[in-house]
Amino acid sequence: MTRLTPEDVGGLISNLDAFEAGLREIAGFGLRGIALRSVARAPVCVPLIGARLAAVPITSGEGIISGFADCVAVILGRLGCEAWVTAQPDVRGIQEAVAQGADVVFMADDHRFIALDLVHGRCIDDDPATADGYVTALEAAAGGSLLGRHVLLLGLGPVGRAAARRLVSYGAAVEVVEPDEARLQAALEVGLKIQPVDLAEGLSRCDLIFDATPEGGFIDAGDVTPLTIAAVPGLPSAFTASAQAVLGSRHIHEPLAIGVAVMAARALV
Ligand code: 2YG
Repeated sequence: MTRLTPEDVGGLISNLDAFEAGLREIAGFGLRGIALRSVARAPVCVPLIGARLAAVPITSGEGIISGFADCVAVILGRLGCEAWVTAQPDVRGIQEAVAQGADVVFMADDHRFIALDLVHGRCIDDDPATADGYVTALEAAAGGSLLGRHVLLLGLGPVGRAAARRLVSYGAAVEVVEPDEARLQAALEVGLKIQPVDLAEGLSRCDLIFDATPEGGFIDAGDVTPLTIAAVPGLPSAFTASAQAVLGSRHIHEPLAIGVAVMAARALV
């Protein structure tokens, strides 16, 4: 799991307006739209406005990432939620959040990033939320349907596997690049309808790309076309700076916002 840096989260806060503008341009809606469409195919009422959501800093393991909890609260505020960061970290912070009337508590240690839904007694995990949010963005950017579309999936880690399930459920023909043979076999054994390919083959056949790898900068400007659309939860991006410049808003990428938005909607629906 990629550990974010204070620069990642600081950069996101200052870049959120531009990111959402790009999302609206390519997908037709922003973070709220992605969140709502990721929890249900049919329009569903999700009481985001005024919902009380707290972010608790966690000191365990490698400790607090400066700005992480603040960034989570800023993203939640953009959805219309009443969001804050507790003054205390860890268990004291969870206690404080409950005392302050939180409906949902967001917290992350080195292994898991979750939203604890205190109302329905549910625990929402970031990995499938991030995967589903980015698949929703890719589907919208691709014209509203992935039925029969070839999608090149890079990586079968926790986010990649969740994305594969969602892409297949949306009717996409999923071609996957995963150098780790054991991961590939594990995915095939659970019956995931995916086609292993090598990168060059996949890039030659697929305009739609889903990057769920922690590897960066191995797809260059010469590998993308005017039809290429890339959903990139992977950190760092698989696309070089020049490829990103060519793609513009067709390169959908940021370190946290889409995952947090979908976690909030899932915790409140
Ligand atoms: O509370 C804090 O500041 C720290 N305990 C947070 C630690 C988070 C570690 N995890 C990551 O940085 C990412 N895996 C988070 C999710 C990234 C996007 N899906």
